[in-house]
Amino acid sequence: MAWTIEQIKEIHNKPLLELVLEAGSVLKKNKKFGEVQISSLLSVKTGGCPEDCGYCPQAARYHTGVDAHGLMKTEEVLNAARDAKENGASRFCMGAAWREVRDNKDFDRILDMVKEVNSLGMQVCCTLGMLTEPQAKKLKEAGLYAYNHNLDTSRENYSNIISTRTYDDRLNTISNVRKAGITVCSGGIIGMGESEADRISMLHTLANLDPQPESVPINALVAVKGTPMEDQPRIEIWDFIRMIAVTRIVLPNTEVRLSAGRNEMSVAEQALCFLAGANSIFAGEKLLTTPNPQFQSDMDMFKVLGLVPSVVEEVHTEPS
Ligand code: SAM
Ligand code: DTB
Ligand code: SF4
Repeated sequence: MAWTIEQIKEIHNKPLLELVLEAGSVLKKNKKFGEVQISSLLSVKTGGCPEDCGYCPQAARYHTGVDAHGLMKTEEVLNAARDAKENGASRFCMGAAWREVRDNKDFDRILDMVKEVNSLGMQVCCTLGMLTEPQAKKLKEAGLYAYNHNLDTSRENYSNIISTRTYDDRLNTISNVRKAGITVCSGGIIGMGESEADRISMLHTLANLDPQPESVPINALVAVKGTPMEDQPRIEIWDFIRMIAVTRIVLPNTEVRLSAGRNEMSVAEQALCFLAGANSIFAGEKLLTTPNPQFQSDMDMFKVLGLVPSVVEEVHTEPS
């Protein structure tokens, strides 16, 4: 069933607690309530990116003080993946500050990393920028489980945030990932000065992807000094909770991931996000370049709220 803008708008405009209650029941119907999937993130290639994404500390053109480094060694990445597994992460996500993947030695090394992390029995995810269909197929053959490629905002607002690529470039990569048989992780950022109509429009695009993305990260902008968005005020938590709830209702079977911005949220605020349908987080003290809650404080939060990390039954993706 296709969602219309009108339908999503109607859901979005419900009284907040009614909306949270409805989203919570959609979560309960479709997922194991109280189980939260944990992903761990590692920036395997940091900074120096040629793109101009207005939110991003890794764009070369902004002076953000990010410590740029080239592609990490496979062994270092594997050590981080083993640590993440010990801490209960079922998915390991490797991010690279690239505009697009090139067919070179660095890509061969990424393929090795994917193979090795997969053989640890973890779901492997990558976010490497734009991909062609043959590149997506190579990643699938190496055992990649998921590819993260965010739409970030609405089509209408896209050129206000990024000028070095188009919305259709983004959708095209998502389609290449799908064609290769890799699961899709795609979401966005709120708090960049977008309108409610932009948020609704982004969800409309995500909800009408066929099939829907298996995972949708909702990020609250981390306003990083040196980026064009450094002075954006922090998003109102109520707007964030509303966004999570609408996402859960229009993408009922998806993993809705409470992503960037958690470091600035209290346990009570995050609890409302879990009630509103979030069932996944990034854990570990760093996202890609910005701070995330300490692992132990997340475990304390799980204990207080009665949440448990979800165990993935089949974590080994058969390389094809
Ligand atoms: N270069 C690749 C790309 O753009 O797809 C992968 C890495 S990129 C850093 C991954 C995602 O991180 C972006 O799509 C964006 O949603 C998110 N992100 C980056 N900076 C952020 C910030 N300051 N606040 C919130 N989310 C951010
Ligand atoms: C996503 O949607 N959020 C994560 C992950 N996918 C790759 C990244 C958040 C990055 C926040 C800014 C930083 O740490 O550099
Ligand atoms: Fe580069 Fe990705 Fe950051 Fe955009 S979001 S500047 S593509 S690393």
